[in-house]
Amino acid sequence: MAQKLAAGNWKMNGTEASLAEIDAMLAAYPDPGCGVLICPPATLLERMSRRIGRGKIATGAQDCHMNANGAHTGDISAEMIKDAGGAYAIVGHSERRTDHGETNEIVNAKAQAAIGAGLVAVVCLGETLEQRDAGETLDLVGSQLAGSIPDGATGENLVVAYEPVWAIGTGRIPTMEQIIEVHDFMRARLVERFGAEIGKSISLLYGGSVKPSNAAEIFAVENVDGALVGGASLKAADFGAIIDAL
Ligand code: G2H
Repeated sequence: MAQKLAAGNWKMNGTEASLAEIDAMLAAYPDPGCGVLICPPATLLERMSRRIGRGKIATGAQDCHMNANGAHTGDISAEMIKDAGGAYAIVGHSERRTDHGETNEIVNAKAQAAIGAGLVAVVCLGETLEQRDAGETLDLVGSQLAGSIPDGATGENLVVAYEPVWAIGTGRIPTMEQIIEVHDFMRARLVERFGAEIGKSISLLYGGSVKPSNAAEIFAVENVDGALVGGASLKAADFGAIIDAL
């Protein structure tokens, strides 16, 4: 049985003042009934992790390098994320695939590095509008799943987030039928590759314009185990309403 998870991706947002939102979250959700994860920018990861302490809310990074250390200016490694108190690393977000040319092979290596360091890798994938209109969604999702997820993945070290690129930050979400189709497909492919026990234990998140007003409908889908939330994770009240819906 996959863990229910509400994950916040702050993207390139947040400074010291934003930590007040964490205080509000901790006060409102000392013991949330599902997994809760917040991935702030790297500059806030250690501060946020300390602020949260050993509570029930986890922190993570929005990316990690595939190598443990070395001459990689501007990058951070999985070990560094762990050292800063993070327990998760998002890898392969479409903004990184687009802005930084990250291929499935690179995402796979990053996920391996995260898992090797003891983190949970949150592997993101999803089609562009052109790919959806061309009827290529399942082919694309299938090849991203096969290429980006390393061998040895389990429900303890891997989360998969389906984020249709055209739904990210646009306010548009797919129809429930479209979400059902892709999530059922991903579950079937994971079961095929890793076996029923592991395949069914991997949390499948939906991401892309999730907000309090649409969360409950999305969470009612059988193979949706939670959400990866961008804009609506920045405010404790909005993210809290999404946690409540899960
Ligand atoms: C998709 C999502 C978070 P938003 O990128 O990963 O962002 O909820 O703002 O669409």
